[in-house]
Order: sequence, then C-alpha cells, then structure tokens
Amino acid sequence: MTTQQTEFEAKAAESGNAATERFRESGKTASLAVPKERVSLLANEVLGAVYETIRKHKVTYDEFNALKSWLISVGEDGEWPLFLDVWVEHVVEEVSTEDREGNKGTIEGPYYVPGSPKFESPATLPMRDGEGGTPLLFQGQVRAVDGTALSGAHVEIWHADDNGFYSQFAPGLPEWNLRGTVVADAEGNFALNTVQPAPYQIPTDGACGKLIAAAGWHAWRPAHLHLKVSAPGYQLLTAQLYFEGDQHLSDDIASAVKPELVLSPAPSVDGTGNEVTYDFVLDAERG
Ligand code: MBD
Ligand code: FE
Repeated sequence: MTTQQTEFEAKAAESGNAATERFRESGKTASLAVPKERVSLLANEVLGAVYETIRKHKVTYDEFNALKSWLISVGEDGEWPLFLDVWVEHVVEEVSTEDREGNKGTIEGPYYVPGSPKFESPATLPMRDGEGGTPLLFQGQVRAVDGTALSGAHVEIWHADDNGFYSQFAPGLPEWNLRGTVVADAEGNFALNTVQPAPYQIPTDGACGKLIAAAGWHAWRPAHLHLKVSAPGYQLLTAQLYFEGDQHLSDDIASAVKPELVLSPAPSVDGTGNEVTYDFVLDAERG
C-alpha cells in the first residue's frame, strides 16, 4: 500500500468519527422534542415510500441484506453526518429558507466548528507557511434586504485546504487552519485573505464511498468556501460559494450548488493571486 492510500484511508474513519462527535457536542440534539403527530406522520410516509419502492422493483432478500449490512457500516464508520448532509440536507435547507428575500444559502455540511478565532476586517485566515493554493482576496458588504449596511456583521468562514482536507477532521493540520470569523467594519464591509480550495472528494473508503462505488457514481463536490454570515436581529445565513468553471458545478454529489452562489474571481492587481467581491443580503428575523 502506498503512503497516499494509507493517508487517504486514515481519512474516512478520522473525519467520520470527528463529525459524529461534533454533532453530539453541537447542542442540535437538545431540541429533539418533535411532536408525536409529526413523528408518526413522517415515519409512516417515509416507510410507505420504502414499501412502494420494494414492491415496484421486487426487491430481493439479497438486496435487503445488502442494505442492512450497509446501514450497519454507516454507523460503524461514523458516517451518518456525512450521509445525511450529502444526500438529504439540501432539501431541508430548501424548505426551511424558501421564504427568504435576501441571499440564497445552502447546506452547512459535516465540517463546521463553532468558535473560530475572530479577526477585525481586513483579515488573513490562519494558515501554514507556504499554504498551497492560489491566494484569494475575498471581500464584500453585508446588508439587510432594505439596503441598510450591517455594521460589525460576522462573516464566519471555513474551507478545505488545497488537498481537500479540513482542519479538525484530518490529521496533522493546525487546529484552526483556514477557519476564522471576520468582523465587518462600520459600513458592513469585510475583506479577507485566504487560498482557493481545491475540488473535494468525499471519503471513498467508508460506507458512503461504498455506496458511491456500488452505484457507479462519483464522489466529488466542486471547490467551495463555507460561510455563516450573521448580525443581531437578522436570520443567520449559512452558505457556500463556488468558483466559475469548476467541472463539478453541475454534478455536485451533495446537490448544494445554486447559480447565485458561484464566484467569478479575477487576477488581483498586484498579480499575486485572485480577488473577488461578493455581497451578502440578510433577511430580518421574523417577529
Ligand atoms: C464537504 O466538504 C461538504 O461541504 C459536504 C456538504 C459534504 C461532505 C464534505
Ligand atoms: Fe465542505
């Protein structure tokens, strides 16, 4: 086995278990009081859709047992967060933000860590000496739907490095590498320096990878920046931004690309990298 394979195989277990642990710590499980009527309605409809599929395609015992075995391995590999965020979250995001007038958002994914180091704008994200990837100056303004500049808005950003690794979910990276919270100025303007991430392949050696291989799909997401943009009194915007020309914009494994979220960076004036401007528009909290 080559070193590269060894490192890659370290990745599914490491990232899956870290993502499972993060979810447990996130506080999201504290609000699991879904009313009995909703549980019954949703569970019945999901099971009904399963029965319909089984009858329609005359699912065999071999196929049923393959499913059982695969579902067991999703848990063993810590990949429930990965599975749900890749194949389900995008529809939840769609219905929960459908009446917003401001910025389109998209899924959070499994690799968010709250509490990243905070920087006044203009900022440079924490990164290693000689961090790989084209330097990127990302700037813009945070506004309300009515055009009001949102002074001191927070632009929280996290993304993979040039090899597709997220800090705290892959071994050997500094804790907050390529993660930070940038505080916009009095006019809501922010500017931050980072590097352009590379397209990202979800781990192929865990249960999700087995499904992808068994179905003959591919494991790629387009290169992306993750963001959470917030200001007091406004709805939190969770988004991702992509890059024009990326070959996976139209076949993202996580179905999380929207045309409004695609950046078109241009070479920076000083010739050292790329720069791009993108403004965020937040919806007021509903009274
Ligand atoms: C990612 O980086 C990601 O953003 C999603 C949604 C799923 C897997 C890996
Ligand atoms: Fe991601």
